[in-house]
Amino acid sequence: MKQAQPSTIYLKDYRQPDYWITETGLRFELFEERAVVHSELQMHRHADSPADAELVLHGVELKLLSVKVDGQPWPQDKYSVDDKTLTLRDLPESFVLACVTEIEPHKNTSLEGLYKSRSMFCTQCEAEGFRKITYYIDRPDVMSVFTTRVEADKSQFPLLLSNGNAIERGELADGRHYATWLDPFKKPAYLFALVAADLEVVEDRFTTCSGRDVLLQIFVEAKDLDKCAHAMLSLKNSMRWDEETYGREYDLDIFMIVAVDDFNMGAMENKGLNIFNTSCVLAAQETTTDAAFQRVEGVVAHEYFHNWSGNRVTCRDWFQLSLKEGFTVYRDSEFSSDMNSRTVKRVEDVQHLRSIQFPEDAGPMAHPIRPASFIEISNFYTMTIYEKGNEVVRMIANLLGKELFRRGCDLYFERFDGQAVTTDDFVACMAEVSGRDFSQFQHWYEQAGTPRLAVAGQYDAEAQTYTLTVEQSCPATPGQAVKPNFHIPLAMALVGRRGLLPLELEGESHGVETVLDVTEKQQQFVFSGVSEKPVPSLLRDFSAPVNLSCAYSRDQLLFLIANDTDGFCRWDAMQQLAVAVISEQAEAWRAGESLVVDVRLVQAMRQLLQDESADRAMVALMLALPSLPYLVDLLDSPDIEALHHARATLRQHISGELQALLLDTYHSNMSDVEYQPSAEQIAQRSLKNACLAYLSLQSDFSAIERIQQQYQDADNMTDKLAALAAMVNSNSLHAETAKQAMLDDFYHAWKHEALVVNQWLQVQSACALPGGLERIKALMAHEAFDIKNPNKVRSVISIFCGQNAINFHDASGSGYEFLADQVIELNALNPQIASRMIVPLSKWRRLPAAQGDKMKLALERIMTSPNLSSDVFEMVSKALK
Ligand code: 0A1
Ligand code: ZN
Repeated sequence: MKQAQPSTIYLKDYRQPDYWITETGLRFELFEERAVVHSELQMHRHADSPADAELVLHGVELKLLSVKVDGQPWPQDKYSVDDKTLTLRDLPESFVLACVTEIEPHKNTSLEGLYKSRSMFCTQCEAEGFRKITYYIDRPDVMSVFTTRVEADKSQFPLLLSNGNAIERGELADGRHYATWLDPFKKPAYLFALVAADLEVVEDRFTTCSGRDVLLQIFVEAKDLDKCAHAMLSLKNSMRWDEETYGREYDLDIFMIVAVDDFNMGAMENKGLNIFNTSCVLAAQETTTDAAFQRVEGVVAHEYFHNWSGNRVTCRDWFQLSLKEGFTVYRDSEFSSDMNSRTVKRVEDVQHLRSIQFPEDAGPMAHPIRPASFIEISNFYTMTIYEKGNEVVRMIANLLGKELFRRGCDLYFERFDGQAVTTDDFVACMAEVSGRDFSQFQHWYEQAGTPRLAVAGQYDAEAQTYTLTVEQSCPATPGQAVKPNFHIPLAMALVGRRGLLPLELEGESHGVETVLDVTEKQQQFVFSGVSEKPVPSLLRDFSAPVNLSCAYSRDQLLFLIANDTDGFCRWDAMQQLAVAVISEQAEAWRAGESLVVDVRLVQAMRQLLQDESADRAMVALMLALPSLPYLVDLLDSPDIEALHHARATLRQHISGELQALLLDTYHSNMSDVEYQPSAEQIAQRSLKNACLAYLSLQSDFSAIERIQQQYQDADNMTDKLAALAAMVNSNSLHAETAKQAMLDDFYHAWKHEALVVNQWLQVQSACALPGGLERIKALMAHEAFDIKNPNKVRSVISIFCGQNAINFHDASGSGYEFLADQVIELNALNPQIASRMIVPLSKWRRLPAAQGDKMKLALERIMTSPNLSSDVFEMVSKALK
């Protein structure tokens, strides 16, 4: 366990290390209850460092068995060890340091370093896990060539893997064997990986653009061999796409993916040996939803793309994390857009950003995409680093245009290949190829908070001008009260009765769509030759990660929903309309009044359902009301009960008003063609299941029968799970016995498939009906739950606390007490997971005092509990500040 009062690390303190490692030789002796790690590091002193510079190696939870320099035991008075470091003195200029350490992987529940997932040995070294394996300069700017020999019992662990190419295998005494791997590419320790297991393999091959043959292998348990085809196809598509889109070719002869059950994140891009959470690699029609199929495709691509954006060119220090993550998310989201529907992907990404990253940027953990300080780097694998980072790279790509951006990327990869660099280096390449000045744009890297854009439009019929007044601001965030103006690209158009109007700005024609450079606090843009009063279409395709406000009338929103040519803006107009209607219904409910629902919202939905040319996935997205957690984060001092009630009543109302049309749409989107996770079929299923969810709000018996019918007939998990969710969420009296029967049937059918059981847990954890916490406690006592497995913890505790707002925020405060208990328990087992779970409590200041005070008490109880990890300490102390 880490110290109780850990220190803060600052970007401004960065300096190069005093010693470099050029070659790393490792030998692992793996046994059931311990592992002995032999390291041989070829090292030399930095040319600028003094001859008496100490060598400080990182090491955590290691038992040091021996230290030698150039083959000689190093005298005890020339080194010292504490719980985080091994420090050596009086070293020659260049030397070989050999250490032997012992570790206990079977006791490692943090899932960092070398640990056991079920019976297999595996590793997770990003960000600072390698120091739990052996003493090392565990920082990303120390890059070396790794040779790794793994030794283990042959019958239990027939498979011995590490990075690079296998160069030797052989037998050892006592039924043991070994394999030696050489990775010819210099890499930092965070990209190291090792696996010793008994797994089956699915193989394929890929011929690269220069004609090299690459062996592709996916290692899984025998029962999962039939669930690898989608990941394999996604991998080959990614490899081709990166060649065609970025000119990036794969560089080793072998590319391996290993699926593990116990994993803190989605997957990890270790050089040549990616390790994946099973949830991000396995996919099959019967067990996997469409959303999960798409996630597999996206994560496989993401990890593969890291081979260039992350591995060949890596980060100088962890403050630069978004250099590889923001860029790689941008690359994978473009890939997914090319493989599926671009507009749907864009809307889903924005939804995700707004519902998780915007609240993060408005809370106590707000940080720039290049943070200036941190306590525990594991806490910075955030939506800000990844998703806002993606948006910032997207803005750069859009500012430069396709060709120049590609040239900038080519320059970046060429210039920095084999190096550890900074976000400044990335932006400098973009500036160099385009001649653009990025100095103001750089604020996106340095400043936290979601900028606000207030836009107002005025039409002058006589002068035929339309004036847009744009004002930017950014709320204060921790340590940043006042901020210089951002450079915000504002994509816009003017929508007229017969389509987009021509744009003329200061005598220059801009076609029908343009991007305004918003760089000042307040700016005016005067369009001339505007022949009719338009409705402005703003932030098209979500051109910048900002909060835009424009006082649209509801009729204007309806006009945009019906007429805008930008898919994102049409969806957003529907969202704005829904938020307005729900807010007004909630207000009325608080005041004890009953208010007639604005018919315009229902009318807009009716039109959508009747529009045969509309993209079905977009219709499904537009039919969905904003979620309760989103509404809670959006509004000031929200009355959660009122919002819940308003939203639920509105859904019921829509279901009643549109019943016939929903039923028609439901039936017309049933399909008996063979299942494919294709964009077209996914769209169809998503619309059908959106209709099912609305229809299930009717309390008549036929609604229950419809759910049961779909559950029985479904030949894929998307439809089956949609039926299960509809049943679980039904408050119809007819559902009472049917509900438990369906839950039991589902569990018994799938109890041997952990990923399917997780979906069963998730559906129940998200259920908004009363009694949520009791249900959660029962689930945690169920044989299907295991607190040591992060997927289970996420499926139950995180879903309940993050998505089931009405139950989590129960007036008694029981939800907060429960979460505090879980964080305290997990702190001792898995600090990374414990720390991530604190987010819902960190929002206490934004809630009414009756709830906020109780949340704060729960945080204080965590803060005073013993042996706090640095992960949890940082989150709680910042939340309470
Ligand atoms: N680099 C990986 C994500 C990752 C980060 C940290 C981990 O452990 C703390 C594990 C994985 C990615 O972006 O996919
Ligand atoms: Zn990544």
